[in-house]
Amino acid sequence: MAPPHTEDTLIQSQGSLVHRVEQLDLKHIARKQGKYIVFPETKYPELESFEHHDPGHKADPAKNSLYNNAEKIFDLTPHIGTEVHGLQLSQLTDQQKNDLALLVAERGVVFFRNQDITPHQGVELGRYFGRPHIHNTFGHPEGLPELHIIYFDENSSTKGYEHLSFADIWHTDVSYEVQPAGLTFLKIDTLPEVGGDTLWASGYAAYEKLSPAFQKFLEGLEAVHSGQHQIDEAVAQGRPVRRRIVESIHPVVRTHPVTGWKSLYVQPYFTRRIVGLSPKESTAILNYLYQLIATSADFQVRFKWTEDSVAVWDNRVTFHNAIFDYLGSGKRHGWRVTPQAEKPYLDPNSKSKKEALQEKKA
Ligand SMILES: O=C(O)CCC(=O)C(=O)O
Ligand SMILES: [Fe+2]
Repeated sequence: MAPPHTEDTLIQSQGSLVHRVEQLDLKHIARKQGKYIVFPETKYPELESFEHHDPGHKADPAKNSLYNNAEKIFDLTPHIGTEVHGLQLSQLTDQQKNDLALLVAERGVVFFRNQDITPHQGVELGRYFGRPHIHNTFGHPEGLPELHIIYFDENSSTKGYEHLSFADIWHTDVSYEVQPAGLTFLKIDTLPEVGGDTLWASGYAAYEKLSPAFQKFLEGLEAVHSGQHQIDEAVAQGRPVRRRIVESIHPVVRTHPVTGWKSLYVQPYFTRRIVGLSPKESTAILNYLYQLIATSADFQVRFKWTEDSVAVWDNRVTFHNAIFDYLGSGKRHGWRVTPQAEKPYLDPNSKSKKEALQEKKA
């Protein structure tokens, strides 16, 4: 006789998934059943502002709780990306979480392989770093709206992707919110035979590429970010829109609250225009910056996932781009938890990463 609460029971009884959240095995469901997300007709109130306390402020500058306990920690490129072996995200102490916040803020994105963390634990871990974001239109597992689900398989439509330029979909998550994402966790547990890598680029390094005169010009500016296209897409597909307000204005260059370093904060997927410039000026400048992000292999990292890897990135100081080179040829599944952080700001006394590190050395 099958024991109670097996995954098969779960698949058959989607309605009661919410009561069994601890056992929720999305990997198994995605592999066996396929797409499982729901689109409830709920209406969400406007997101309330909250004070963000970044755990990175409580970090040990040497991050010894990580370095003394991991098997190894090594950088993937000079500017961005670090891999950690021998630690489980599900088992981190609070000091390790604080040190992780600093490591990710400095390195942009940090990768962990062979992770046992469950979706439920992922939401709890995310909560330590900020309020888990709940999306206004995307589908989610029943009872877990804090999860953003990645799911593509052999039957996924390639419509709209045939002529897509991947330069156009670099983004930072939910930048249209007043308090956009900070530290963000993505576990990929199912991969096609080949393909499905993800790219990240450093906002610190993008800022450093600009001439001092252009940096100064951009630092006086703000840009409009909008998620309206996701609402339009939901309406076109007959899916519910659970919250309507999706536009915010943020500085073009922002300061990271923990590192104190300046980062470029515009990207093609959600940024729409620079406030105060003519449409032609705004387009010309944004296109230049988008091209810089998309073509600068010297401050990008491309991650080759293995099943059950987790990427932890800081959405305040990086851009990312999922490579849909496997559409129609394989299954890729995972889940993301997206804690919101502070309202972006520019501290006029803050420095570029390079300047700050040079000063520290001197
Ligand atoms: O599928 C991926 O690798 C990343 C997708 C993405 O943009 C995200 O999870 O924020
Ligand atoms: Fe994303």
